[in-house]
Amino acid sequence: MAEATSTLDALEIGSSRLELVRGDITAQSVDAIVNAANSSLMGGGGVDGAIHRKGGPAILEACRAVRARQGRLATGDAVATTAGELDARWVIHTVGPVYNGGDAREPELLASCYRRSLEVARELGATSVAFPSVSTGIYGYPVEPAAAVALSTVREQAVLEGSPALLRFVLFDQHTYDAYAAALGRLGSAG
Ligand code: AR6
Repeated sequence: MAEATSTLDALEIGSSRLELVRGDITAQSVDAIVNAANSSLMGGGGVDGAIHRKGGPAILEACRAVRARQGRLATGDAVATTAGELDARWVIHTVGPVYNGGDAREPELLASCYRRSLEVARELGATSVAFPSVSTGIYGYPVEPAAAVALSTVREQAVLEGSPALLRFVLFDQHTYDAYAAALGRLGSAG
């Protein structure tokens, strides 16, 4: 008998809610918006380009200050700046791994992006955080395994830390949304 595929668009984890929406992350009203940046922190294409365009020059200026203070941002690390004109208090820039076949610590580095972003969010006191699908665009990480890493890491953090209250993945296209919904279904049914 064929097994039914169950997808999920939200999961309650203690006092936190993990939810999936399809849309544009720059249109979100949340405390912190996570950016899929690169180590230079000087902007780029994809979600990074959209965040800088809509947030305005204050974000790049703040990124320059971070560069001057601490240099390039390592893959798997995260740092916060102002959100400029976005409807958020902070942008948390993280650098995902470039996918290179899967044996170059990509899952570990991708998990680190979400863990570090949440650590930074908690330090700031953010209660709502929006994430894009880090690494699955220009950096070429296949979306199915990336979704599993992203969601299990964020869930694990919510279980361990009990915050932030809202963890929202904002997925830009239907294929990415569907992959996350399937991965969340597997996570939910695994208990
Ligand atoms: N809202 C939500 N998701 C978006 C948006 C948006 N406005 N725009 C794109 N996406 P990518 P990466 C999705 O390429 O793979 C940049 O040049 C996109 O469809 O933005 O981590 C940086 O500077 C995909 O599902 O990030 C780096 O050099 C996901 O966001 C490099 O790209 C991630 O795609 C980082 O590449």
